[in-house]
Amino acid sequence: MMTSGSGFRCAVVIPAYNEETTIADIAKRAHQFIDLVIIVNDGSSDNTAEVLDRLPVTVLSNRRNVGKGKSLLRGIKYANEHGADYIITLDGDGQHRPEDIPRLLDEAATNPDSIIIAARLRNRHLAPTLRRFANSFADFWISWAAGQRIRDSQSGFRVYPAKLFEQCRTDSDNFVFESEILIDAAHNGVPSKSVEIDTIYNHKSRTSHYSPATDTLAIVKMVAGKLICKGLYPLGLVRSLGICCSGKEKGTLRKI
Ligand SMILES: Nc1nc2c(ncn2[C@@H]2O[C@H](COP(=O)(O)OP(=O)(O)OP(=O)(O)O)[C@@H](O)[C@H]2O)c(=O)[nH]1
Ligand SMILES: [Mg+2]
Repeated sequence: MMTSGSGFRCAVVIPAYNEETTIADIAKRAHQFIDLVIIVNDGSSDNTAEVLDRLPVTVLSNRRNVGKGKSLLRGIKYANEHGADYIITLDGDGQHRPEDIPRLLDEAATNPDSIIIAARLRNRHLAPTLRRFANSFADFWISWAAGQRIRDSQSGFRVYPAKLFEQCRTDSDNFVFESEILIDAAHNGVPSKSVEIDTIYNHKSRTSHYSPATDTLAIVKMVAGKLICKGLYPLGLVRSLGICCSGKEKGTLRKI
């Protein structure tokens, strides 16, 4: 499970829902960097299970589709039980390059108590306009609730310190999970850092499982709940806009 350079014990978790065209390639490429690659096949109705059959990966199968968040959590739990110190998550649709894993782990080595987000900041114009707008909208709210500026809060390509999951009991559904964990982590003293990656959109790929309306609304509802619980968290807004110096902010963060 060890990676050559970093010395961390790492595992890769990939949620897959009807990803027959891309998942085998992504799994093989991820396995070149990390031995333990865990694919959570979330009740796919296509050939996702078959294409993974002879690959050196661990496949966890959900009998029915339970959504991205719960599938990620299942894979993360498995990785934790198998001794991972860091858990890398990435999507199975080809939008995240496993070849970027070493760069993310370098950043994790420098910031071992942070979530590292592979932020799709290069060639952003390649993303559909509506998706770009929804992502910027989500970034604003999530940064506010987290009390720090978060770039590309909707990227599923991340490195999490495994310890985080002992502390945060985040278990929300679908696409809300990855937004909520950033906020819960920040409140537990685990900030998010970003590493720039390319934006990849293939016009021939399957239709998105993310609904800019429904999923963004679910995220906004979750964030609004967090903000209300914190009395609208004006300090969080100030910090997320970068008005407050970041050194001071670090001093207030509790280490795990
Ligand atoms: N396990 C599981 N994975 C899902 C589900 N929906 C999506 N995924 C996976 O989550 C990842 C991201 O899904 P996408 O539909 O590409 O969503 P997205 O990348 O946020 O949206 P786009 O930018 O439009 O591609 C992929 O690896 C999917 O297979 C689901 O219901 N269950
Ligand atoms: Mg995608």
